[in-house]
Amino acid sequence: RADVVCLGETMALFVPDAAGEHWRRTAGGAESNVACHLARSGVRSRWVSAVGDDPFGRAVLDLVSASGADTSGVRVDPQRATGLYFKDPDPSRGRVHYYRRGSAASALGPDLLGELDLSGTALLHLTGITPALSPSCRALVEESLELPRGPEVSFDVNWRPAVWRGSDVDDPADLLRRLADRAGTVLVGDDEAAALWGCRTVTEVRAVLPGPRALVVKHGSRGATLVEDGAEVFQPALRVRVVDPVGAGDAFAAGYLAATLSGQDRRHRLRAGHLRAAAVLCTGDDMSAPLPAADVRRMLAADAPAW
Ligand code: KDG
Repeated sequence: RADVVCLGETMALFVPDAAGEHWRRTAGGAESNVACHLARSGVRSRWVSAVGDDPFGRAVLDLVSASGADTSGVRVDPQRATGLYFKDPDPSRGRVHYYRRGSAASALGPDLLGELDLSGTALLHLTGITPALSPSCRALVEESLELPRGPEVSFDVNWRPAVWRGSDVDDPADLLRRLADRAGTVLVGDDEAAALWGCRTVTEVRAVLPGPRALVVKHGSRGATLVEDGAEVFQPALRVRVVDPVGAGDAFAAGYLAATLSGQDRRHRLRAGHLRAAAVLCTGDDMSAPLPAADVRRMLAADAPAW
């Protein structure tokens, strides 16, 4: 049984070398990134999705399962391909290029929920990327939020304008607001909340999303604020030299959720998120090894920021 089930697409990810001539293949997907980080933190996690019956799909499965996350519920679709995405060698041209339309994961739909045994699962983790993939994926997310006696849902807004560009949704901002508001925990960047809903402060984000019990607003390199049960706690981020920010939000989510599941206090939960994110910020990949355990213990035990 998994404590956390993470549902969403993962693609084969190609990361260029400095010259932009050779590409290293790895895997990238917000929800599987969370599942991998959770597994590496000792949380039983499962990633649920679909990949094509192709070498890239097998590579994605191998990479995710190597982290310790359970991939037994991932469908292998013989009709469709695994999605691909590339990081641009020139960051000034934009960071990523997707080749995912019509992918195996985009064909997922609410029928998947019939196959998912969620008994004993504490959290179902979803993101705002999945409803952009296709009408059936959108229905899957809608129904996941309505499951009778289902686990609590954590929802990372993950605003990806490039993915929404191909969708038939007229007002993605409104859809994402409605979906997020039905989750128990929501994670959102202040930049995302500004772009989607025009929010300038945490109070304004809370006014737009009154539903979630826990609302985490991330302020990029500054830190993050947790609003929960009437309390508001800000925790500064670690200072690191950023190589590539992609994936840091997933690492943050996993650190935060793992600490929440183990019953830590609010400040500790935010700090655990920052610790995971810091390690990813220092790499070009969307995943990374965690920081050394001794550093993590020192930082989590400090009363004041230890960096
Ligand atoms: O959060 C990182 C993800 O954005 C990345 O790994 C790829 O899932 C992805 C997406 O759809 O952009």
